[in-house]
Amino acid sequence: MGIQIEYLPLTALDCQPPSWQDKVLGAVSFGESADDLKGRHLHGHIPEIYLNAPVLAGSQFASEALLDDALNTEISQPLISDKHGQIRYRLGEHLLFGVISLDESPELTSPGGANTTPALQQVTEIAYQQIFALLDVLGYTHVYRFWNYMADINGNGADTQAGLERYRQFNIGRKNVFLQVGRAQGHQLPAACALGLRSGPLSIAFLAGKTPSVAIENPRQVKAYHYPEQYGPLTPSFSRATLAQLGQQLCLFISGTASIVGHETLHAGDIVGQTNETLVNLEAVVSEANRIQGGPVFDLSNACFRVYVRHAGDLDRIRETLRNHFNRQVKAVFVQADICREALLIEIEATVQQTTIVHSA
Ligand code: 3EB
Repeated sequence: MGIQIEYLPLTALDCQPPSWQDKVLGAVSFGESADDLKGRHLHGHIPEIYLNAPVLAGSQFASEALLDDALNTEISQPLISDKHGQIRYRLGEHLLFGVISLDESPELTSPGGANTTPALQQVTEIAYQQIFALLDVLGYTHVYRFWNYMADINGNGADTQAGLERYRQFNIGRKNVFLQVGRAQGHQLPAACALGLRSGPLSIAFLAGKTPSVAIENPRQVKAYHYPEQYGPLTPSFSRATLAQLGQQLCLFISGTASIVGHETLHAGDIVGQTNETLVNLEAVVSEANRIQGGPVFDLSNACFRVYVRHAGDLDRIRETLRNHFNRQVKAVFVQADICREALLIEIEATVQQTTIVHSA
């Protein structure tokens, strides 16, 4: 078994041959609905989260498709698609990919009512409870990666009793469930990202499997689940990367990474400074993964990157900084989104597949 991760233009998802459709577990896609969705006919059985966010550059990589390449062998079973609660998912023998999108419906807030839990926290709890219930029932208990998107992530929560920033409301909901289901220990936490979009429901995608993975931390950063209270009453539940052995192949899912050293935001207001610091952090995560794996299996310059940019006007300086760092073109899509701390201007996530080992004759 193994996983194959492909990056393709949004519109290409639907025109792949049946042999490809048979292998795809699902996708995470970005675009602005008005233009990008024209003529797009989704194959309804394939779970996909479609994030309504401007793609600033690299639109040839706007969709990330996850394929189960165990299906190259003739004895394997076809993938199965199904629903559970509000989750849509698709699974093979070893991997499961699922998506859930929940609106923060007004009836959740009940103004003046007894329930003072913010709607975002409530839908976060509902989503994560459904996800872990599904994974436990089906036996795909190891989560390799979560993708989290929500509207107005930096909103100050003035409309809620607690008056907490919306990202912090999300963190409370997420951690409550991780604690409830006994998954809050650091060594088990999956890689993740959490971004803000202009509008839309809470949208979560997840990739899980039957074999354990290794949580990787960044020696330059405080573990996110140990952040001090100044960043919110309950800490974010993620590790800096997940190192997963998927069949013959090693895969490193690197979480959203930003200009944070220790627990502090560095280079406020300086996009080049933040981009360079983020690259140092990404390299540090890759080095840590290689150290734990015991050899140079991962090379950041082979990664596929998703670059979340707060201000579209920073795009050119970000791209130039990336070119200076890698000295070559890398695969990257640039998406306009809000980062979870107000002072952060950029967040970069990456997926690195094991550098191909060439056996000499
Ligand atoms: C940080 O390092 C930046 O809450 O799931 C990055 C990746 C960030 C994931 C999450 C948050 C998350 O704290 C923000």
